[in-house]
Amino acid sequence: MSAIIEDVTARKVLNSRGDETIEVDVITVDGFGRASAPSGASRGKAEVVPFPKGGVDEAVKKVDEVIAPELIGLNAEEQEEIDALLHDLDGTEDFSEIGGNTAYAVSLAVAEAAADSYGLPLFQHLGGRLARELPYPLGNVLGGGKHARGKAPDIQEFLVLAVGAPTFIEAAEANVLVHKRLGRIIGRLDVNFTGGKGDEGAWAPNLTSEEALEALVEACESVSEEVGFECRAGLDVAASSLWNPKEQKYIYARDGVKRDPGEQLEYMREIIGKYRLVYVEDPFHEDDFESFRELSGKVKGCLICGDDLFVTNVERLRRGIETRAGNSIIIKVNQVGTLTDAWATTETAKKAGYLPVISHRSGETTAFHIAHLAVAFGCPIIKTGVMGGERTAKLNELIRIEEALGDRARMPKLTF
Ligand code: 2PG
Ligand code: MG
Repeated sequence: MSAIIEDVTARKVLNSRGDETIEVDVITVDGFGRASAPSGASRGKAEVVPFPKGGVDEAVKKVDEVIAPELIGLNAEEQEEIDALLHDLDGTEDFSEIGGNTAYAVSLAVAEAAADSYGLPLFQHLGGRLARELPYPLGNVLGGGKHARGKAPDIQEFLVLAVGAPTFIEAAEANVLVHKRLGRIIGRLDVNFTGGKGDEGAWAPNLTSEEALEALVEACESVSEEVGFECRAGLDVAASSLWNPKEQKYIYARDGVKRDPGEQLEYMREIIGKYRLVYVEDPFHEDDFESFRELSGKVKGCLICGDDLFVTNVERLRRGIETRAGNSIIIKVNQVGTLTDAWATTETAKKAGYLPVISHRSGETTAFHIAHLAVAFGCPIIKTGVMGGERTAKLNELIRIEEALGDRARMPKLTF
């Protein structure tokens, strides 16, 4: 069996928003791998640049002319070497020359081709035989912000986490139940609701943030009672999208409220307590490490997660760890470009007691790779939506992984 790379090709494909993205195929002597890059709408300032000047067409050209000739003849198993080569070929700090999404698609396609060459599932190729823990799915069931329009709430994502589920499939099904039940509750609250959804398949209703929270908690409690285990609520505030640097305030335009950083901190504390939230992502804008630190020190039993704050970047994470800003980190491989970079950040997080949450982007393809990365990297939570083909592609892959692991499969202990 040989994982020597024979060919690397790229093409332009479409994502769930109908935007162009890149897909890469890697062919080895005995295997094949294919990966396509997702894309964010609420991107962090410190993320790598997704595409070179010239966009996806230029990225495809770079794969054909610059990357493929260098990769052909290498062993796809040498992930770290290949990822380092991608950095060398790019030559910049932010992947602006070849594009972070180009690096992502090549890096993932190489990993999959190596796994396929040896007849292994991707999670086992990357994580080894001991990788057997499934993640809890964190599902977006109601949303607004940059993922919706009009009168949807200011807060980007209202999430459910089935913290008490005994298996992955039961957790995924509970999330679906919460999504459905919430749809009915919204219909009761707003007679004009037409069932509209945002980018990630979450309901996008005409509700204030508080109304949305009340409705979410009602849905969670009702489903918890039905399934016999706890489903709890969480948020991705995506506060960088609300932050107005000129006014130094968070603007909740839908709610008609402005909050200065102190008021934002108090508001977060208040809703975490009132709604028993177990997860709050980006409660402050991406440069406010200090407020992350303060909030993390003041609340108990709730993950305070940095997405735009850390952008999967190990240096930014180290800065957070030093000051104890947050206690959890979003891992999005395309924020840094390669698997090796994302893996290093995940390892650093785990060592420091930060819970890593592997995550989709709002613009996705039907690629399933992050399902495998969740298990291989040992991320106890995966944030990947509840509804829509590109979201269920990941959930269904995890259902298959759980089945393949059989009685070796485990759910992690969520301690926070
Ligand atoms: C987020 C993500 C995914 P985007 O903010 O966490 O839900 O959104 O991909 O638009 O950055
Ligand atoms: Mg986010």
